[in-house]
Amino acid sequence: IEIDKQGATTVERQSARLAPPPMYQVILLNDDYTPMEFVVNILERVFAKTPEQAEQLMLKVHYEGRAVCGVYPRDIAATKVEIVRQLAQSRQHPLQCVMEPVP
Ligand code: TYC
Repeated sequence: IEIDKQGATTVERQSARLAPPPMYQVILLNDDYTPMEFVVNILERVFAKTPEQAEQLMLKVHYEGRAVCGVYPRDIAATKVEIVRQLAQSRQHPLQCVMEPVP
């Protein structure tokens, strides 16, 4: 709603379609100490992967150094990063999880 200097009002309907939100990749990084089974568990519970998908993705991180675990709007990506960090810290594992804007 706009009100001009004469006091006249203009009401413009907002565009029916909103731009899609910016998306972020959540990435797991390899290390030499976090147990494979712990990473598989994270991928199943935090990223909703099947046991088979989780195993494959864990091995991709293990051999290639990093892998994208999922792509989400900012707040959801940030929450997943925080959950992974807390789970890793609670078991004293050095597992690293980061988010990056989708290029
Ligand atoms: N490299 C670890 C090991 O050999 C396994 C691992 C996989 C660690 C993925 C972190 O994000 C990771 N136990």
